[in-house]
Amino acid sequence: MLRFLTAGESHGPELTAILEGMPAGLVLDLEEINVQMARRQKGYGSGGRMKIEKDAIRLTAGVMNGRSTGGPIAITLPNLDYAKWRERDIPPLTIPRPGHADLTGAIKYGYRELRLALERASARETAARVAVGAVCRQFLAAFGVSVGSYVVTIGTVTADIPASMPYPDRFEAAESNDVRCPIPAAAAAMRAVIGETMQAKDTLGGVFEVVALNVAAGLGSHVHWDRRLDAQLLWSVGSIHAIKGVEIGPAFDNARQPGSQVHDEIFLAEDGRLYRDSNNSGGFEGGITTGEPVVVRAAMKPISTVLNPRRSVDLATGEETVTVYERSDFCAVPRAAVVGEAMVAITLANALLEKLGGDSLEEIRPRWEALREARLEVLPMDNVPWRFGYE
Ligand code: EPS
Repeated sequence: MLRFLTAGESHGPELTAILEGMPAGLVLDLEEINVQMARRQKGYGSGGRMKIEKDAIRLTAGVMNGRSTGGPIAITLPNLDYAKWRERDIPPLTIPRPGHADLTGAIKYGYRELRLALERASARETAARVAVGAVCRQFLAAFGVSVGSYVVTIGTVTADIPASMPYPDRFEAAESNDVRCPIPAAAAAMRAVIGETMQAKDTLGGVFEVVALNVAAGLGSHVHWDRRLDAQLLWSVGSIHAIKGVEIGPAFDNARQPGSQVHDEIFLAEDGRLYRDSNNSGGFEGGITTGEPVVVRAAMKPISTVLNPRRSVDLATGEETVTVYERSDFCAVPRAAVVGEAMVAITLANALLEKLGGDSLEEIRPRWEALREARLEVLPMDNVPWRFGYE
């Protein structure tokens, strides 16, 4: 239903994104998109680049007088750093950095200059995704859905988040500090470990959690592999730079428990509502949303550009040597969480549109209001013996 493309190099003139499939009539708040852009830029452990950029987008198509037209939405974002690169003779990059796309990009595309791989592989591209995600968030908000995130782990420091802490409180607490961790003591420890790592000229990864609230039950499908919405989230969040593991809810913990401890039992409320008192499924059964919060956890590897030289080979001379440092981040987990929100928002907006169809918000709204909920009275059963009935 929704598709998007991004284009642009990390130090080129600008990033471009096109989002196709957004229905007409969505009121879009440009300021709010730029709030999301700014959130992605905030995070302890960034390198010098974030002091140069002040990400603010332009909407140049598909939105007239503040409303989507149903046409492709075009977004541009200048790279302010380009001013420093445009007139420069850039030294050759011939020593591939372990962990980056330098070597694999050259193998794949036959590059004779490794910077060509670096430029497009750079996580600068995530700024374009956050812009697209910010549009999708506004679509989701029109149906009451919100998406937030927080950091759970940086390096060896893991926040002990009480299960009883409501998600909105976690989001708010995470927003109050620059490691985006909702537990103050853990946030301080994370900040300290990032500081030590920067001093040691090294880098750190971590884990963040993205949660979507008020997601209607019944999005996604069990009927085909590529329609499973949980699998779509694993893919879309896993496509973020340096993300190497994604789980739905506490999937890896669940794998260590017996089924009786994992599956969320079903209860009937007095008003006929079918409900759970746990959410170990992370909001999915059979690739379909249950109506519980959608919980996606992602593991980010440490940033590949390490200030301490790493062993590599100079492809120009054929000599074994060490890497030459390129300016980069030391820890990008707090910022990656915001990118995770964007990818979850895009994926859920697509799923909602798939379920509801329609070319305008006006058409979609009555169908949304008629969505089947997890209630006894809307789930009548035949309750009679039954046959396959094939010839
Ligand atoms: C990145 C390296 C750094 C980051 C960049 C991602 O850029 P530079 O090489 O210009 O210092 O700052 O991220 C961004 C520019 C951004 O907007 O997030 C990399 O190698 O992936």
